[in-house]
Amino acid sequence: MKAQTSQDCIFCKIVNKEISAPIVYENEYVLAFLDLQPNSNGHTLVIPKKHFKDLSDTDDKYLEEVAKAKKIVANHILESDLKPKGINYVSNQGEEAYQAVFHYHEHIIPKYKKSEGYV
Ligand code: DGP
Repeated sequence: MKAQTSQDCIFCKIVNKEISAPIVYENEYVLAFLDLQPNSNGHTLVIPKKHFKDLSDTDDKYLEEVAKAKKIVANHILESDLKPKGINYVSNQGEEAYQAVFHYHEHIIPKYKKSEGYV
């Protein structure tokens, strides 16, 4: 299946490998890569490969695939050397909610003990 793209979308450019990002997981439907401005070590974004502007706009098959990928990526982070103590799952929808990139994405933000020097 060929992913539909939006020409001026930065995440579509990452999907199409026109710009690089550290990819942590990929399948036919989804891509997961490290956030350029991480809130913590291992902060990862999971996106559908097809362009949808937000969760409400996203078709159910892609939503299902994003949800499954979140679990795969989160378990990978939990089992990694990062050893976070928890994870925040966050998705911003709309400018007022601080959505900056209008290609649906889910943030996976590992949380650490403050004494270990992370937020
Ligand atoms: P949001 O505010 O929910 O739309 O978050 C968008 C996130 O996307 C933000 O945390 C930074 C990240 N981001 C923006 N541009 C790039 C990029 O070119 N590469 C990567 N890896 N992340 C990006």
